[in-house]
Amino acid sequence: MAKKLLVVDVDCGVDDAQAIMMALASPSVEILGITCCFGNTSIENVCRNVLHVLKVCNRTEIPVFRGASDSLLGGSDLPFLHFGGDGLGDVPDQARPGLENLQGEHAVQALLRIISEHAGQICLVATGPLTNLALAVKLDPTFPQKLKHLYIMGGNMDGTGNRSMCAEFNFSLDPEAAHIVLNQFLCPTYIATLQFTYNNSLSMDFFKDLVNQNTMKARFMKKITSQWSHNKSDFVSYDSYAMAAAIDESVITDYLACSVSVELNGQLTRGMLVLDVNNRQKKTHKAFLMKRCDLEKFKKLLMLSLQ
Ligand SMILES: [Ca+2]
Repeated sequence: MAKKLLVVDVDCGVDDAQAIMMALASPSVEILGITCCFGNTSIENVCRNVLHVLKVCNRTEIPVFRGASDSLLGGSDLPFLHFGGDGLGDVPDQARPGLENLQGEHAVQALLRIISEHAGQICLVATGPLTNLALAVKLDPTFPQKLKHLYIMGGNMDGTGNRSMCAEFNFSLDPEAAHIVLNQFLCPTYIATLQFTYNNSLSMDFFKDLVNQNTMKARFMKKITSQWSHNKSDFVSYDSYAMAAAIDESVITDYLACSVSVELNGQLTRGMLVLDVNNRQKKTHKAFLMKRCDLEKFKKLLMLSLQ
């Protein structure tokens, strides 16, 4: 069977690394390129982290592109140390590569080119702020219609955020970009929201089994999660849900089809995902919000990712 073609847009923290490794390990998908966006850490660190993950997995032939270093409006307040200052746990590592293998082409140009070369065939998986995607549709309004599917980790379903009171991290770092993408990408769009990931979290016992596998990849993952895994009561690999859905659509067993948008002006709610359940805005396009996950299949993909 022909492999599914993926392009991945990341702000590579630990969970983006987990998602990338999941795709690299899957025999049913092929990654054509990885585009980088600021987010969990600076754009330089994001690029280095992606190159580091590819090095650990012996997949340095996959091209990596540098993208947006800030939100559309600028001035995004970066320090968010969930995965450490460098995004991968602040672990000193001699093997961490420089930026020599980074492509010269800008991430947004690369997105436009790769998707045009494979129009109608590519699933785009976006696991960071949506700045690169928003820039892409501004440069080429036909970009979304050339995508097969779009998978996003971002937003929230019940108005409870993590970076702010009402906004999830990726959307809150660039609300305008999230607004543009949710309103202008009319391709089939699947969203793993913050609450969906919380509702489908895994146990720390599973996490220990995952990182204690006797492989180079598992040792790498154990190292970059060594600080993070202290005092955690459960394991939420946020970005891996969007990736798992792209790899194997049967991992997600139930969706809510709903018109969505993003609040831009609320004093308390800026960056919040808005669910127009009763379609008051009369939009014809509905996004699919993930509701249920086949956890056994998801766990298998995670275990395989480090083998
Ligand atoms: Ca991410």
